[in-house]
Amino acid sequence: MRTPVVAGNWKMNGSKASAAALLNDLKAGLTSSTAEVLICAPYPFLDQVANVLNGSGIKWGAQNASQHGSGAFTGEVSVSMLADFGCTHVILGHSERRALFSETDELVAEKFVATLEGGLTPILCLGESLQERDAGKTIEVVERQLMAVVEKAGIHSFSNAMLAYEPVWAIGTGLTATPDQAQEVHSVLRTKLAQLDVEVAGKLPILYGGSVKAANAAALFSCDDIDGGLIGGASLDANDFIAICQAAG
Ligand code: G2H
Repeated sequence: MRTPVVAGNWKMNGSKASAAALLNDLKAGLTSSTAEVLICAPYPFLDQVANVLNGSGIKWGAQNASQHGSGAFTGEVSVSMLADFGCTHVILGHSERRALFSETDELVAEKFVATLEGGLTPILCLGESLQERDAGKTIEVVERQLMAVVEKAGIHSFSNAMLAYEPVWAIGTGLTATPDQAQEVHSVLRTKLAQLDVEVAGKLPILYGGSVKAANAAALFSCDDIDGGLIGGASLDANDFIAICQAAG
């Protein structure tokens, strides 16, 4: 009942030339997947992404956005600028933003609200570190990250949003959560939201991210509460990314 979603997160990779080659390969190869596919590219490539993907059925978005609308915020990019470039989605609260750029739960919640107000769909990332998992705090951490946004934005805002569960210990490490480990957390997140609104929770896409590859995608996506993936490293290779999209639907 939920359409599967596969989002590529290119992170800070690529050049105009490599982006052109990858985008053209994706456009040519992604004709049979029934999943909703989107590419979250670095800001400087968004115009190029828009030009190549326009009309292809593949959507595009960004990896971060400012919580501010406009003004003296050197180096920042607003949601309205992203909308101007045809973006439909924004990744927010990725663990790299939280850990390397000091983004707090509160800041992520502000960005979530700004993204919705700007008419784009936030992809809210949640996930625990290895230390937190080993301490038995996985659920406590992801529920805290989730509820900070629910309290700021309201449960109904999640009818135009997505979650991405990304255990930090599985990101770019080659370690992947097992389907059972991921499903357990996805189920907890959906149940938590269902306590507030069953319909919103039931329709919410919850993606898994963290070393998803062509070889492990189908097993992850077959779980009841895993509605697709947020793909980092493997989204930089057209064949791998297409195979992951096909595993989703
Ligand atoms: C997690 C993921 C994409 P990777 O960061 O968001 O990256 O697939 O490289 O682990």
